[in-house]
Amino acid sequence: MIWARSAASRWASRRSWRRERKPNTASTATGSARLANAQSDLDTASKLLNAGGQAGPALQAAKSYRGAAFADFNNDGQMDVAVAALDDYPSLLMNQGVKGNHWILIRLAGSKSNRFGVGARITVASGDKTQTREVKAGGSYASCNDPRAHFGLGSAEVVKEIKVVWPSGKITRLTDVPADRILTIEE
Ligand SMILES: [Ca+2]
Repeated sequence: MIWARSAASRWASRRSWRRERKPNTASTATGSARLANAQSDLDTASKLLNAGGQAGPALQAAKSYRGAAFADFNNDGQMDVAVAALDDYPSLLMNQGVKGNHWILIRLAGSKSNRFGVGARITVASGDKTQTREVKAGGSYASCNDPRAHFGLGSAEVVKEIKVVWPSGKITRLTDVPADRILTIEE
């Protein structure tokens, strides 16, 4: 009978744990309401556009998400995202957005510096814009983003200059690089 009591206790404990999860959902709903209010304020100021309604069914379900990894999973030049929700399978959200804009995805291959070029600073000049990105090893909670650096180029078909400042101090420059490709730059 001791075992039975123990099993019942464990069962009751699990039940208790499950019950404690429900307020978490309510908390998420409250958080969603706060976000909606904040979104409304931002909409009023015309700073952001809430496009959730056009983003597909995956973004219509309210879930408690933890972690997000941004990467171009299918190498089509559009960044995608993998997200993990509590008590659920991970989801891979493929970017099927506007086509026609140009891009470049830069993969660093370090030799004196570390292998992925973590810590390197990449500057891309195209059209009348200059963009800078640092290669990082981390990202969101319990997640790691694509170590390759993605740059959106808009209507520019050629990158005027790519400059890489490696952690070792070495500087690499490339000029007149065609867009819409995955480019590997070695140290
Ligand atoms: Ca993609």
